[in-house]
Amino acid sequence: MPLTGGLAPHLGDPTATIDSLQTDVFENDNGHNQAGSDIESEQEAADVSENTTNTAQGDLDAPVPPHPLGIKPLGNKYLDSGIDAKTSAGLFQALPDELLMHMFEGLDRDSLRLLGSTCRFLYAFCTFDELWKSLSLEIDGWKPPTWHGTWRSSLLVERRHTRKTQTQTATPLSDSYSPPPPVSVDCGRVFSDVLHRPFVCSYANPAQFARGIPPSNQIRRLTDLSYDDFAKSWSDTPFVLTADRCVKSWPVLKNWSLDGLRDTYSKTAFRAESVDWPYSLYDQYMRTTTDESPLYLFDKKFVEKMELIVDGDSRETSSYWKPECFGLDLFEVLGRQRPAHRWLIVGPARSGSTFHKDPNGTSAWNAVVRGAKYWILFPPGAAVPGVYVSADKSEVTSPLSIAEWLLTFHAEARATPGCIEGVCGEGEILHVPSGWWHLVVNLEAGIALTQNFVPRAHLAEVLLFLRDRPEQVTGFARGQGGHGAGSGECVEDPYGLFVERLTEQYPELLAAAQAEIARRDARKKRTWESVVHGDGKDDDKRQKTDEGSGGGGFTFGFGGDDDDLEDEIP
Ligand SMILES: O=C(O)CCC(=O)C(=O)O
Ligand SMILES: [Fe+2]
Repeated sequence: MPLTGGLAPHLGDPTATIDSLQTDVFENDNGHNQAGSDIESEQEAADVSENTTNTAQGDLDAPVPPHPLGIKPLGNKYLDSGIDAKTSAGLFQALPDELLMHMFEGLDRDSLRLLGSTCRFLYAFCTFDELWKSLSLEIDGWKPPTWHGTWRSSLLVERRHTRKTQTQTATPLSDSYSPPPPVSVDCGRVFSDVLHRPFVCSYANPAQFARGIPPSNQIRRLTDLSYDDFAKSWSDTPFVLTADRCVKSWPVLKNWSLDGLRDTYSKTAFRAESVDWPYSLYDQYMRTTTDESPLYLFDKKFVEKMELIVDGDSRETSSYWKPECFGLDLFEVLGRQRPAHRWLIVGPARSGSTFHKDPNGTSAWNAVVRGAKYWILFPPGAAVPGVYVSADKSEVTSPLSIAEWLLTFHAEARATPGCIEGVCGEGEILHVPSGWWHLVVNLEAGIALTQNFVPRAHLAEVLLFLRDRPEQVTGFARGQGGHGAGSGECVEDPYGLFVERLTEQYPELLAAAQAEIARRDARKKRTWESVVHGDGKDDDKRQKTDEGSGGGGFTFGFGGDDDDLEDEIP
């Protein structure tokens, strides 16, 4: 069941109450066919996508309702004959809204609260919940006892409780504590894109972007896949496995539900971005949030926390196990020293992952246990619309939320060569090949399990990543002064350790990967020399079409499949 319906009781009703703590402010100032695999028809794939999304989301073309406070887009100001609320904002009216928002990001709780009580325009800005989200997340270990619908309410209720306990006159704050009755403030004459656009984004139904996928973009849907076929034909191609026998028999697929997780793990703390919250609190948040970018539960220690057995000796006692088709995961040679590699993912509709490539050159599988996810992927060398990568590739700047990217760039992205899209539903598993860009959005509230791995076909990429980009290597437990995030034993030299273990356990695979690396190094050197000495032999290769990676993605490369060749060119 989608949770979007439970988002904001006030959606569609501009006069409805906004936030349960306005009384504090105004009244008393307290507080995504080959080799023997079965492939479903494109029509079938399209049906899956439409059905999943329709069931999930209701009317996709519903207009955006009025803002709960009545705030309107800036353009409306020029058609409105009444008074612009900004004219009451004193000296602030001289400044553009973007700058005002930037300034208000620097205010503390009290200043925001007080400034917000001066006029309707500033009230609209100072109650903007993203400001309160930032304030809350800045507090180390912040964890409200219960979720009060918005970041602002949750932070102010908590503070009021803290104040009362400090003055000894406290009545203990229980889960049944109810905030004071709401006060409605009409901000109908506030005209601001800075405030209105995030509301439009938070209301955007992600299912609309999963509709009408062009047949050439449709991700391949395989009913079943053997390891031999994966190794021979599919390790460079994204696909959805729809009926993997192994995954279909996972106990977690049968047993897990959002209600079940809440009932069983209510007190267990899980990582959601920068906070560790008891599951019950995250559940309350997830079921009611209207955040443009909902906080996403992404926990790498879930196996220990939930006392699960993964890939156990017997399937009777295991909670789930690796799908067989992906074969040997070469990072297993690292044992407890391998980097973080598996995560439990839980989130509401609209939550998801902005464009990125997976860490250390690894490939990944992502299994939907409950819900449905829309995926959009691009081959390694593609230039993804709206995504900017720093020269050393260490930083990906996708300044936009998932919703804003979808609203602004989805149509362009869909028409960009190399684009692959699709919906992965319950009991299905999606393969992300090494180096592929991907953005993922949940079409409904759901649960997923993901694992990063090193297949034989991509050993060279991973070795090259560890060797040539040590500062971008992530997930290994590091010693003092290190920046890793792994939970295993410390690793100072990931490349060295990986080579050492491969030498012991898989010398032939290592030798083959090293021969491949040597060929790439030699090609890179020749390319560099031709650029430096200007013989022009490579000029006609500069506009590379990335056919090798399955999609015809266009990039300014230098031939071959090495997306890192570009690194050497200043
Ligand atoms: O389910 C998702 O949000 C995608 C997760 C993902 O891309 C990842 O784990 O790298
Ligand atoms: Fe990923």
